Amino acid sequence: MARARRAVPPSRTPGVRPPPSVEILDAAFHRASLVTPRGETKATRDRLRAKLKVVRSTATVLRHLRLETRRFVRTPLTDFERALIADPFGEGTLDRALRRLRRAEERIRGLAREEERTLGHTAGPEALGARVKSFYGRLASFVREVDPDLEALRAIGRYLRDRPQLESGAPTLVVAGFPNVGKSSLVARLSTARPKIADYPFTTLAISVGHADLGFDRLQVVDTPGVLGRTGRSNPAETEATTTVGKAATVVLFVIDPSDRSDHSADEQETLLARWREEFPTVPILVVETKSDLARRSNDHLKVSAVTGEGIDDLLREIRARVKPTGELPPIEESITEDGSALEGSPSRTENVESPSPARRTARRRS
Ligand SMILES: Nc1nc2c(ncn2[C@@H]2O[C@H](COP(=O)(O)OP(=O)(O)OP(=O)(O)O)[C@@H](O)[C@H]2O)c(=O)[nH]1
Ligand SMILES: [Mg+2]
Repeated sequence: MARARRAVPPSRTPGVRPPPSVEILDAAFHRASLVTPRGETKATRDRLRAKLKVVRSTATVLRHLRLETRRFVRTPLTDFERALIADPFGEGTLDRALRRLRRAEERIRGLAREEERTLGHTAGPEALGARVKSFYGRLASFVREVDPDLEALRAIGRYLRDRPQLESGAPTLVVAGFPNVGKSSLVARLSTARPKIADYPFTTLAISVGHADLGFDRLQVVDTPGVLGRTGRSNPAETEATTTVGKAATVVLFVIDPSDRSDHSADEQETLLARWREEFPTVPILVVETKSDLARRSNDHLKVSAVTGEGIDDLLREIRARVKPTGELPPIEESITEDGSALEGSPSRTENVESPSPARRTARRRS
Protein backbone atom coordinates (compact mmCIF):
# COMPACT_ATOMS: atom_id res chain seq x y z
CA MET A 1 0.00 0.00 0.00
CA ALA A 2 1.29 3.43 -0.88
CA ARG A 3 2.44 5.36 2.12
CA ALA A 4 0.20 8.28 2.99
CA ARG A 5 2.01 11.47 2.05
CA ARG A 6 2.62 13.87 4.89
CA ALA A 7 0.83 17.10 4.27
CA VAL A 8 3.27 20.01 4.08
CA PRO A 9 1.78 23.21 5.47
CA PRO A 10 1.48 25.74 2.63
CA SER A 11 3.81 28.17 4.31
CA ARG A 12 6.59 25.55 4.45
CA THR A 13 6.32 24.34 0.86
CA PRO A 14 9.83 24.12 -0.54
CA GLY A 15 10.61 27.00 -2.88
CA VAL A 16 7.73 29.10 -1.59
CA ARG A 17 8.76 31.94 0.65
CA PRO A 18 6.82 31.68 3.90
CA PRO A 19 4.84 34.73 5.01
CA PRO A 20 6.71 37.06 7.41
CA SER A 21 4.66 35.86 10.40
CA VAL A 22 6.23 32.37 10.19
CA GLU A 23 9.73 33.73 10.67
CA ILE A 24 8.66 36.15 13.41
CA LEU A 25 6.67 33.57 15.36
CA ASP A 26 9.40 30.94 15.01
CA ALA A 27 11.89 33.38 16.55
CA ALA A 28 9.46 34.41 19.29
CA PHE A 29 8.52 30.89 20.36
CA HIS A 30 12.11 29.72 20.18
CA ARG A 31 13.34 32.53 22.39
CA ALA A 32 10.46 31.97 24.80
CA SER A 33 11.35 28.28 25.08
CA LEU A 34 14.79 29.18 26.44
CA VAL A 35 13.58 30.89 29.62
CA THR A 36 15.15 29.64 32.87
CA PRO A 37 13.00 30.70 35.81
CA ARG A 38 14.51 30.81 39.27
CA GLY A 39 12.52 30.35 42.43
CA GLU A 40 12.40 28.59 45.78
CA THR A 41 9.53 26.27 45.00
CA LYS A 42 8.44 24.41 41.89
CA ALA A 43 5.11 26.24 41.96
CA THR A 44 6.90 29.60 41.87
CA ARG A 45 9.14 28.44 39.03
CA ASP A 46 6.19 27.08 37.03
CA ARG A 47 4.33 30.36 37.27
CA LEU A 48 7.43 32.41 36.50
CA ARG A 49 8.21 30.22 33.49
CA ALA A 50 4.73 30.84 32.09
CA LYS A 51 5.04 34.60 32.68
CA LEU A 52 8.51 34.75 31.14
CA LYS A 53 7.28 32.90 28.06
CA VAL A 54 4.55 35.47 27.60
CA VAL A 55 6.91 38.38 28.15
CA ARG A 56 9.70 37.07 25.96
CA SER A 57 7.52 35.97 23.05
CA THR A 58 5.77 39.35 23.12
CA ALA A 59 9.04 41.28 23.25
CA THR A 60 10.46 39.29 20.34
CA VAL A 61 7.37 39.85 18.19
CA LEU A 62 7.32 43.58 18.96
CA ARG A 63 11.03 43.92 18.18
CA HIS A 64 10.53 42.22 14.81
CA LEU A 65 7.52 44.39 13.95
CA ARG A 66 9.51 47.49 14.81
CA LEU A 67 12.38 46.33 12.62
CA GLU A 68 9.96 46.02 9.71
CA THR A 69 8.67 49.57 10.12
CA ARG A 70 11.94 51.21 11.19
CA ARG A 71 13.07 52.20 7.69
CA PHE A 72 9.86 54.17 7.12
CA VAL A 73 9.51 55.66 10.57
CA ARG A 74 13.13 56.85 10.99
CA THR A 75 13.37 58.54 7.61
CA PRO A 76 9.94 59.41 6.29
CA LEU A 77 9.66 59.16 2.52
CA THR A 78 10.08 62.28 0.43
CA ASP A 79 7.12 63.52 -1.61
CA PHE A 80 8.85 62.16 -4.69
CA GLU A 81 9.30 58.69 -3.18
CA ARG A 82 5.65 58.71 -2.13
CA ALA A 83 4.64 59.61 -5.67
CA LEU A 84 6.88 56.83 -7.05
CA ILE A 85 5.33 54.08 -4.92
CA ALA A 86 1.74 55.25 -5.45
CA ASP A 87 1.36 53.53 -8.81
CA PRO A 88 3.01 50.15 -8.23
CA PHE A 89 1.68 49.65 -4.71
CA GLY A 90 -1.49 51.71 -4.61
CA GLU A 91 -2.16 55.11 -3.08
CA GLY A 92 -2.15 54.95 0.73
CA THR A 93 -0.82 51.37 0.98
CA LEU A 94 2.25 52.38 2.97
CA ASP A 95 0.37 54.53 5.49
CA ARG A 96 -2.32 51.89 5.87
CA ALA A 97 0.28 49.17 6.52
CA LEU A 98 2.10 51.32 9.09
CA ARG A 99 -1.19 52.16 10.80
CA ARG A 100 -2.29 48.54 10.95
CA LEU A 101 1.08 47.49 12.36
CA ARG A 102 0.90 50.16 15.04
CA ARG A 103 -2.55 48.91 15.99
CA ALA A 104 -1.32 45.30 16.05
CA GLU A 105 1.54 46.30 18.38
CA GLU A 106 -0.91 47.97 20.76
CA ARG A 107 -3.22 44.96 20.74
CA ILE A 108 -0.33 42.57 21.36
CA ARG A 109 0.91 44.67 24.27
CA GLY A 110 -2.60 44.71 25.76
CA LEU A 111 -2.96 40.97 25.29
CA ALA A 112 0.34 40.31 27.06
CA ARG A 113 -0.53 42.60 29.98
CA GLU A 114 -3.86 40.88 30.46
CA GLU A 115 -2.23 37.43 30.27
CA GLU A 116 0.37 38.34 32.87
CA ARG A 117 -2.42 39.36 35.24
CA THR A 118 -4.33 36.14 34.64
CA LEU A 119 -1.21 34.04 35.18
CA GLY A 120 -0.81 35.74 38.56
CA HIS A 121 -3.76 33.79 39.85
CA THR A 122 -3.40 30.59 37.83
CA ALA A 123 -1.92 27.58 39.61
CA GLY A 124 -0.74 24.14 38.54
CA PRO A 125 1.54 23.24 35.65
CA GLU A 126 -1.33 22.02 33.41
CA ALA A 127 -3.42 25.13 33.86
CA LEU A 128 -0.37 27.37 33.33
CA GLY A 129 0.67 25.39 30.26
CA ALA A 130 -2.83 25.65 28.81
CA ARG A 131 -2.87 29.42 29.35
CA VAL A 132 0.49 29.89 27.63
CA LYS A 133 -0.67 27.74 24.73
CA SER A 134 -3.82 29.78 24.27
CA PHE A 135 -1.80 33.01 24.55
CA TYR A 136 0.54 31.78 21.81
CA GLY A 137 -2.51 31.05 19.64
CA ARG A 138 -3.88 34.56 20.02
CA LEU A 139 -0.45 36.14 19.57
CA ALA A 140 0.05 34.13 16.38
CA SER A 141 -3.29 35.17 14.95
CA PHE A 142 -2.53 38.87 15.60
CA VAL A 143 0.80 38.53 13.79
CA ARG A 144 -0.71 36.54 10.89
CA GLU A 145 -3.33 39.24 10.45
CA VAL A 146 -0.63 41.75 9.51
CA ASP A 147 1.13 39.46 7.04
CA PRO A 148 -0.20 41.42 4.03
CA ASP A 149 1.04 44.66 5.61
CA LEU A 150 4.47 43.21 6.33
CA GLU A 151 4.66 41.89 2.77
CA ALA A 152 3.72 45.35 1.48
CA LEU A 153 6.40 47.08 3.61
CA ARG A 154 9.04 44.61 2.47
CA ALA A 155 8.08 45.03 -1.20
CA ILE A 156 8.07 48.85 -0.94
CA GLY A 157 11.44 48.71 0.84
CA ARG A 158 12.91 46.51 -1.90
CA TYR A 159 11.50 48.77 -4.62
CA LEU A 160 12.98 51.90 -3.03
CA ARG A 161 16.32 50.20 -2.42
CA ASP A 162 16.56 49.71 -6.18
CA ARG A 163 15.92 53.42 -6.86
CA PRO A 164 18.36 56.29 -6.29
CA GLN A 165 17.78 58.52 -3.30
CA LEU A 166 17.53 61.94 -4.84
CA GLU A 167 18.77 64.77 -2.69
CA SER A 168 15.81 67.00 -1.89
CA GLY A 169 16.30 70.57 -2.99
CA ALA A 170 19.34 69.86 -5.18
CA PRO A 171 19.03 70.87 -8.84
CA THR A 172 17.79 67.92 -10.83
CA LEU A 173 17.86 67.37 -14.56
CA VAL A 174 15.44 64.66 -15.65
CA VAL A 175 16.32 63.19 -19.04
CA ALA A 176 13.17 61.88 -20.68
CA GLY A 177 11.56 61.03 -23.99
CA PHE A 178 10.50 58.10 -26.14
CA PRO A 179 12.22 54.70 -25.77
CA ASN A 180 15.54 54.10 -27.57
CA VAL A 181 16.04 57.74 -28.54
CA GLY A 182 19.41 58.01 -26.79
CA LYS A 183 18.52 59.25 -23.30
CA SER A 184 20.95 57.02 -21.44
CA SER A 185 23.71 57.87 -23.91
CA LEU A 186 23.25 61.55 -23.09
CA VAL A 187 23.10 60.86 -19.35
CA ALA A 188 26.45 59.06 -19.71
CA ARG A 189 27.87 62.05 -21.63
CA LEU A 190 26.60 64.60 -19.13
CA SER A 191 27.19 62.91 -15.80
CA THR A 192 29.06 60.34 -13.76
CA ALA A 193 26.36 57.73 -14.44
CA ARG A 194 27.16 54.73 -16.63
CA PRO A 195 23.73 53.40 -17.56
CA LYS A 196 23.16 50.46 -19.87
CA ILE A 197 22.92 51.56 -23.51
CA ALA A 198 21.51 49.27 -26.19
CA ASP A 199 19.68 49.45 -29.46
CA TYR A 200 16.27 48.30 -28.31
CA PRO A 201 13.40 50.02 -26.49
CA PHE A 202 13.07 49.81 -22.72
CA THR A 203 16.71 49.08 -22.05
CA THR A 204 16.22 51.38 -19.07
CA LEU A 205 13.43 50.10 -16.85
CA ALA A 206 13.94 52.18 -13.71
CA ILE A 207 15.29 55.61 -12.91
CA SER A 208 18.97 56.02 -12.05
CA VAL A 209 21.11 59.01 -11.18
CA GLY A 210 24.51 60.46 -12.02
CA HIS A 211 26.06 63.81 -11.13
CA ALA A 212 27.53 66.71 -13.06
CA ASP A 213 29.52 69.66 -11.80
CA LEU A 214 27.82 72.92 -12.73
CA GLY A 215 30.60 75.03 -11.27
CA PHE A 216 28.26 76.60 -8.72
CA ASP A 217 26.38 73.45 -7.75
CA ARG A 218 26.18 69.71 -8.23
CA LEU A 219 23.50 68.66 -10.67
CA GLN A 220 21.61 65.39 -10.25
CA VAL A 221 21.12 63.91 -13.72
CA VAL A 222 18.30 61.37 -13.73
CA ASP A 223 17.95 58.76 -16.47
CA THR A 224 14.39 57.55 -17.02
CA PRO A 225 12.70 54.74 -18.92
CA GLY A 226 11.16 55.67 -22.25
CA VAL A 227 7.56 56.83 -22.50
CA LEU A 228 5.50 55.84 -25.52
CA GLY A 229 2.99 58.62 -25.08
CA ARG A 230 -0.09 56.46 -25.51
CA THR A 231 -3.09 58.19 -24.04
CA GLY A 232 -4.61 56.45 -21.04
CA ARG A 233 -2.20 53.51 -21.19
CA SER A 234 1.29 53.09 -19.76
CA ASN A 235 3.44 50.34 -18.33
CA PRO A 236 5.04 50.69 -14.86
CA ALA A 237 8.34 51.89 -16.33
CA GLU A 238 6.59 54.64 -18.31
CA THR A 239 4.60 55.70 -15.24
CA GLU A 240 7.83 55.89 -13.23
CA ALA A 241 9.33 58.16 -15.88
CA THR A 242 6.29 60.43 -16.00
CA THR A 243 6.19 60.70 -12.20
CA THR A 244 9.87 61.67 -12.20
CA VAL A 245 9.26 64.34 -14.84
CA GLY A 246 6.37 65.78 -12.84
CA LYS A 247 7.75 65.47 -9.31
CA ALA A 248 11.56 65.51 -9.31
CA ALA A 249 12.69 67.78 -12.12
CA THR A 250 14.17 71.24 -11.79
CA VAL A 251 14.55 71.00 -15.55
CA VAL A 252 13.48 68.27 -17.96
CA LEU A 253 15.73 67.44 -20.88
CA PHE A 254 13.33 66.18 -23.54
CA VAL A 255 15.27 64.08 -26.03
CA ILE A 256 14.01 63.76 -29.60
CA ASP A 257 15.52 61.29 -32.05
CA PRO A 258 14.84 62.62 -35.57
CA SER A 259 16.72 59.78 -37.27
CA ASP A 260 15.01 56.86 -38.96
CA ARG A 261 16.61 54.64 -36.29
CA SER A 262 13.69 55.49 -34.10
CA ASP A 263 10.49 53.49 -34.43
CA HIS A 264 8.61 56.67 -33.71
CA SER A 265 8.46 59.75 -35.87
CA ALA A 266 9.70 63.07 -34.54
CA ASP A 267 6.09 64.32 -34.82
CA GLU A 268 4.89 61.51 -32.59
CA GLN A 269 7.63 62.37 -30.08
CA GLU A 270 6.62 66.03 -30.18
CA THR A 271 3.06 65.05 -29.31
CA LEU A 272 4.33 63.69 -25.99
CA LEU A 273 6.33 66.90 -25.50
CA ALA A 274 3.18 68.99 -26.04
CA ARG A 275 1.25 66.82 -23.62
CA TRP A 276 3.88 67.17 -20.91
CA ARG A 277 4.02 70.94 -21.39
CA GLU A 278 0.29 70.96 -20.72
CA GLU A 279 0.38 68.44 -17.88
CA PHE A 280 3.35 70.03 -16.09
CA PRO A 281 3.04 73.75 -16.87
CA THR A 282 5.52 74.81 -14.18
CA VAL A 283 8.31 72.39 -15.17
CA PRO A 284 10.89 73.97 -17.49
CA ILE A 285 11.48 71.67 -20.48
CA LEU A 286 14.63 71.94 -22.57
CA VAL A 287 14.39 70.16 -25.92
CA VAL A 288 17.33 68.56 -27.73
CA GLU A 289 17.50 66.63 -30.95
CA THR A 290 20.07 63.91 -30.60
CA LYS A 291 21.92 61.58 -33.01
CA SER A 292 22.91 64.66 -35.00
CA ASP A 293 25.62 62.50 -36.58
CA LEU A 294 22.83 60.55 -38.26
CA ALA A 295 20.12 63.09 -39.00
CA ARG A 296 19.15 66.68 -38.31
CA ARG A 297 16.05 68.73 -38.98
CA SER A 298 16.12 72.43 -39.52
CA ASN A 299 14.49 73.94 -36.47
CA ASP A 300 15.47 75.80 -33.31
CA HIS A 301 16.13 72.74 -31.19
CA LEU A 302 19.65 72.22 -29.96
CA LYS A 303 21.42 69.47 -31.95
CA VAL A 304 23.62 67.01 -30.09
CA SER A 305 25.30 63.70 -30.64
CA ALA A 306 26.25 61.36 -27.85
CA VAL A 307 28.57 59.58 -30.28
CA THR A 308 30.61 62.51 -31.61
CA GLY A 309 30.06 64.85 -28.68
CA GLU A 310 28.68 67.56 -30.95
CA GLY A 311 26.61 70.13 -29.08
CA ILE A 312 27.32 68.69 -25.62
CA ASP A 313 29.12 71.84 -24.39
CA ASP A 314 26.26 74.02 -25.68
CA LEU A 315 23.81 71.72 -23.97
CA LEU A 316 25.67 72.03 -20.66
CA ARG A 317 25.61 75.82 -21.04
CA GLU A 318 21.84 75.73 -21.62
CA ILE A 319 21.35 73.51 -18.59
CA ARG A 320 23.54 75.76 -16.44
CA ALA A 321 21.54 78.78 -17.52
CA ARG A 322 18.33 77.13 -16.45
CA VAL A 323 19.47 76.01 -13.02
CA LYS A 324 21.74 78.98 -12.28
CA PRO A 325 21.19 80.85 -9.03
CA THR A 326 17.82 82.49 -9.14
CA GLY A 327 16.34 85.54 -7.40
CA GLU A 328 16.30 83.41 -4.26
CA LEU A 329 19.87 84.47 -3.35
CA PRO A 330 20.28 86.10 0.08
CA PRO A 331 19.17 89.72 0.30
CA ILE A 332 21.80 92.30 -0.66
CA GLU A 333 22.27 93.37 2.99
CA GLU A 334 23.93 90.02 3.61
CA SER A 335 26.55 90.84 0.97
CA ILE A 336 27.70 93.90 2.93
CA THR A 337 30.75 93.57 5.15
CA GLU A 338 30.50 94.02 8.89
CA ASP A 339 31.77 97.61 8.85
CA GLY A 340 28.90 98.47 6.53
CA SER A 341 30.90 98.91 3.35
CA ALA A 342 29.46 97.30 0.27
CA LEU A 343 31.57 94.73 -1.49
CA GLU A 344 31.21 96.65 -4.71
CA GLY A 345 34.33 96.30 -6.82
CA SER A 346 35.63 93.39 -4.83
CA PRO A 347 37.09 90.87 -7.26
CA SER A 348 35.42 88.00 -5.49
CA ARG A 349 32.14 89.62 -4.67
CA THR A 350 30.00 86.55 -4.90
CA GLU A 351 32.56 84.40 -3.11
CA ASN A 352 32.25 86.60 -0.04
CA VAL A 353 28.55 85.93 0.18
CA GLU A 354 27.80 83.02 2.41
CA SER A 355 26.67 80.18 0.26
CA PRO A 356 22.93 79.64 0.64
CA SER A 357 21.49 76.16 0.79
CA PRO A 358 21.00 74.39 -2.53
CA ALA A 359 17.26 74.83 -2.12
CA ARG A 360 17.72 78.63 -2.04
CA ARG A 361 20.38 78.74 -4.69
CA THR A 362 18.39 77.04 -7.37
CA ALA A 363 14.88 76.99 -8.67
CA ARG A 364 12.83 75.15 -6.08
CA ARG A 365 11.63 71.69 -6.88
CA ARG A 366 7.94 71.18 -6.98
CA SER A 367 6.62 68.72 -4.46
N1 LIG B 1 24.63 57.36 -33.99
C1 LIG B 1 24.20 57.63 -32.80
N2 LIG B 1 23.66 56.65 -32.05
C2 LIG B 1 23.23 56.98 -30.81
C3 LIG B 1 23.32 58.27 -30.27
N3 LIG B 1 22.81 58.26 -29.03
C4 LIG B 1 22.40 56.99 -28.80
N4 LIG B 1 22.66 56.22 -29.86
C5 LIG B 1 22.34 54.79 -30.00
O1 LIG B 1 20.93 54.63 -29.86
C6 LIG B 1 20.63 53.43 -29.19
C7 LIG B 1 19.77 53.71 -27.99
O2 LIG B 1 20.54 54.47 -27.06
P1 LIG B 1 20.15 54.57 -25.49
O3 LIG B 1 21.01 55.63 -24.93
O4 LIG B 1 20.19 53.22 -24.86
O5 LIG B 1 18.66 55.04 -25.65
P2 LIG B 1 17.56 55.23 -24.48
O6 LIG B 1 16.69 56.35 -24.91
O7 LIG B 1 18.18 55.32 -23.17
O8 LIG B 1 16.77 53.85 -24.63
P3 LIG B 1 15.73 53.20 -23.57
O9 LIG B 1 16.42 53.10 -22.26
O10 LIG B 1 15.49 51.85 -24.16
O11 LIG B 1 14.52 54.06 -23.56
C8 LIG B 1 21.97 52.78 -28.83
O12 LIG B 1 22.32 51.84 -29.81
C9 LIG B 1 22.95 53.96 -28.88
O13 LIG B 1 24.27 53.59 -29.19
C10 LIG B 1 23.91 59.29 -31.07
O14 LIG B 1 24.03 60.45 -30.71
N5 LIG B 1 24.31 58.91 -32.33
MG1 LIG C 1 17.99 54.14 -21.48
